[in-house]
Amino acid sequence: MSGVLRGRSSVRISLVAVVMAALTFGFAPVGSAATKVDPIRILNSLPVSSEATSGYSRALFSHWSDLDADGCDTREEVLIQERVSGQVSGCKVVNGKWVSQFDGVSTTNSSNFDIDHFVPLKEAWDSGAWRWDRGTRQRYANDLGYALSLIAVSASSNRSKGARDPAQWLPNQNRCRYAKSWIGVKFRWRLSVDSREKRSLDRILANCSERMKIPPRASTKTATLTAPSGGTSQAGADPRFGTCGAAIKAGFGPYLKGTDSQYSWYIDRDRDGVVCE
Ligand SMILES: [Ca+2]
Ligand SMILES: [Ca+2]
Repeated sequence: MSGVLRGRSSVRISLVAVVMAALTFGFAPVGSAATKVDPIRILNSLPVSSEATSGYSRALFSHWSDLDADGCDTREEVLIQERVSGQVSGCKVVNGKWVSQFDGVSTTNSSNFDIDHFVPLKEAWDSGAWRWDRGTRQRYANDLGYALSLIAVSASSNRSKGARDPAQWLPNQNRCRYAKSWIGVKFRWRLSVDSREKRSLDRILANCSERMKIPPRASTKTATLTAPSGGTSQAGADPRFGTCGAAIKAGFGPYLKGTDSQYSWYIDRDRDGVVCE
């Protein structure tokens, strides 16, 4: 009986997903094929915005955690998922082999490979993750819920890519796949693209015929912005900085009341429109 109920509710959930996708991407849902779309539509659904350029630190993204508490950390789990051959023993792969999609390099020694955050942590920060709470940043840095988020690649290709976006760096091969993974991760995490990045992706995707599945959305939580109580000397409630002074030193501001809601947690004590003075 409970199996029947579960079956019905999962049908209902997938129907809702298809209808939501239809509303977002403007296509008529026809069977299961409806969940695949032209990647350009995914790209065009991403917000276009200039990037935040300060405040990033790698330490803000706690990574290689064991969020599912199965005893294996995220690096080990990705190596298990990404292997092209080999047996799993505990958290390790025995006689494993991996192939790097960026440069085609293969290895049987996993320590030659890095786990790449497909959209690098700094790029994620700059394109929206700066708003997230610590838990969301950690889930992003350890995302095992979408196969394209974390991949095993040769250490040299990962370091050549660095924190660069597709306007600044592209692999020599598999560019369609690269662009689709990139927008897939950005869509999943509701991240923005800057205009140069979007033009570069647009150019690549114009030559890609294959449709792509609509990525499952991750839940994101904005950092709790506790408005400071009036009269305290430390006005800064930006969760990334202890004080307004620290925020300004890191390159943020000027903070103008009402013009940018992201600064709404600062108090304008003298009501001159400038907060965090
Ligand atoms: Ca784990
Ligand atoms: Ca970018």
